[in-house]
Amino acid sequence: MHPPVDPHDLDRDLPRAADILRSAERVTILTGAGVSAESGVPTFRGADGLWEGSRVEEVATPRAFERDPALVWRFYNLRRENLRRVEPNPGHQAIVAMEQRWGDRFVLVTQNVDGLHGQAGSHRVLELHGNLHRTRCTRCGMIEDRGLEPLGDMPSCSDSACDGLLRPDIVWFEEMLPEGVLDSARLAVVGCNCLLVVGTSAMVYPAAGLIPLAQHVGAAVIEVNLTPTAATDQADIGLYGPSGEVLPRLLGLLDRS
Ligand code: BV8
Ligand code: ZN
Repeated sequence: MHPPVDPHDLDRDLPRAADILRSAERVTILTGAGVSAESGVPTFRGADGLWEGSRVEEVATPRAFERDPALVWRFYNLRRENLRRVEPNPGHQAIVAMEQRWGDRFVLVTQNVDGLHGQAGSHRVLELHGNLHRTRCTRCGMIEDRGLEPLGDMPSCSDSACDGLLRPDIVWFEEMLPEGVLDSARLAVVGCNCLLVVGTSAMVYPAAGLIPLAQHVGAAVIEVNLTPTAATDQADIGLYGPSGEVLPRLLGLLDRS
């Protein structure tokens, strides 16, 4: 009688994943909120996925902003304030090292809006859903990087002649993603030999559609997550553990053949 095969045997699967990654000419990584969890940034669909009793999908929408911009700004000001206290974690740093290893044959596509990849030192980053550091004027469209400075309850345009209400430069639910960014992300997936999918529940589209796209073009798909997700059956290998531990271990194995 065979002992039950543990589907989540990191010690067995890490070397296998390292072999696949090491031989990949071009690597693309797709990250979600899970890569920032160990930095102390709450994820969306975990137990802490609610905010003041409402779901993110109800607050992060144009209609919510139309109906109650002060409530939506409370939500974003709170997340910006939380970001002042967090740092990139070893998972972010391992992704920086992978960019250094593959150079211009590497692309990082992130769903995250926390800016932690940039803060860690990633340069080749496509931000599908915008960035909490930036504001956009609802009247003149001016986009500004405001870092994490306090913006006030209902911030207005820095062009006094405009004085329009600002919004976060974030893609809300039911809003289109920035055209060029999504096209570049799709190109990065179609052109890669290996897609590393890290810390995403693979529930939000069109981002999640990048995973079956990788499979469709014959790229190897490696999932790094705490648990199986909607993308698990599209992955060749699943590495189940905290990304802040798994990614540095995976990186460490790349130089060993
Ligand atoms: C669009 C910015 C066309 C906001 C975000 C019905 C009506 C209208 C639309 C739809 C609909 N049904 C479907 C849609 C499309 C919708 C969608 O996909 N909805 C989902 C909820 C079903 N998509 C859209 O609306 C997109 N636009 O389709 O436009 C259109 C136009 C008009 C009408 C219809 C369609 C826009 C999507 C962008 C939304 N904006 N962010 C903000 O942040 O405030 S998305 C938001 O979710 C975040 O960016 C986040 O990154 C993203 C995805 O979530 P995840 O990153 O995966 O995070 P999650 O918490 O879910 O999972 C965390 C994972 O990490 C878990 O698996 C966990 O196990 C793991 N983890 C935890 N800790 C660790 C870990 N892994 C490793 N290590 C750890 N330590
Ligand atoms: Zn303006």
